[in-house]
Amino acid sequence: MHTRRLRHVASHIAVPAAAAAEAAAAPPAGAADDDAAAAATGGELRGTESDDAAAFQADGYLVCPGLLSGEHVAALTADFDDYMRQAGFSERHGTEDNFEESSTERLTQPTQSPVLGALPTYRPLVDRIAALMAANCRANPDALPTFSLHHQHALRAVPGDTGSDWHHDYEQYPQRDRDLLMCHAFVYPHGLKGEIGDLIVLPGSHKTVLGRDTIGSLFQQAELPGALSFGSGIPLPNGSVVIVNSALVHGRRAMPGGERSGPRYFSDISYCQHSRSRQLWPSYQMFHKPGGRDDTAAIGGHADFCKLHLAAGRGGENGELDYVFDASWFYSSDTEGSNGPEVAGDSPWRD
Ligand SMILES: O=C(O)CCC(=O)C(=O)O
Ligand SMILES: [Fe+2]
Repeated sequence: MHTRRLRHVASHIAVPAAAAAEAAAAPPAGAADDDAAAAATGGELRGTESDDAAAFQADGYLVCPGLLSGEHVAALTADFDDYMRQAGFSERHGTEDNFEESSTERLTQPTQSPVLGALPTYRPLVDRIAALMAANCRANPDALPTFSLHHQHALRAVPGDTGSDWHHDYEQYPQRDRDLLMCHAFVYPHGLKGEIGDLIVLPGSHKTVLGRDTIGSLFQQAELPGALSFGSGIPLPNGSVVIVNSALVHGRRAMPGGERSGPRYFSDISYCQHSRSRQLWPSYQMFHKPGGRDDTAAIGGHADFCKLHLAAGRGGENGELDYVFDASWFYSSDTEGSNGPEVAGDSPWRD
């Protein structure tokens, strides 16, 4: 069982995309060396860019072990803690501060954080996203290879975290198709070692149009046939990223332990594909200043955090990735409502 799972996962390990590597001005300086990544995954596998895309299309996820170097992880962790401190979370990573109802501390759109905020256009990551978007253009002639940032969250979970039930995050109201690709990059600076929370995924589930919480309302975080559990079942090394089709049913299963090894650091970054027919996506409402973590501290919407990314030069020296921060691909809450004309009201703030 275990071996079968490893083999299954082995076909989903990303290799640097040849086309993407050419497009990058510099080599992926932050990428961990291949030997370390191979060792961490049992030394199996290596594929091609099209293998990666085919595996992603079939099963809805792609594992990129060690995509962040040790130096990048150290800088990211320091920045994460610093930004959390600015946001008013305690040093003690616990339930003793005034955020007592949860042991998971969460930031929305840490745009102004120098290292965390740079992740959405971290070249080795965004190149892989671009390759998956390009592959979807072959499946859907309306799709374009470009895409824009939907949101970034940062979560620091501590022992006792209650996890997140099975769900998916494909933004569409009402849910009707999976024609355009929305994907999430799940970043685990300290890997997943089987403590605090496992990433659970249900391979292939992205092809079925489901309500976001349908499976979770029936099964919460239960074991499901065919599901994979990254962490306790399949450990991931430091600096790993798992890219999922946002429509893939997944969750965070609460796990015991972690008291000695520190918090579970995590950031998720999501991207929505552009299309020739200019389909708009639901926008992300809440953008917080570092000191704020609820609706009352929101200082703007989608266009505002995109502007800040651009002002920080996150689109690259020549603006080659400015399109990632083009907010015109999202409904504006000023006009038709952030979910689009079919739905009254704006997006709930949610996982
Ligand atoms: O914590 C995790 O590993 C996954 C959390 C999640 O479902 C999400 O951020 O969309
Ligand atoms: Fe999720």
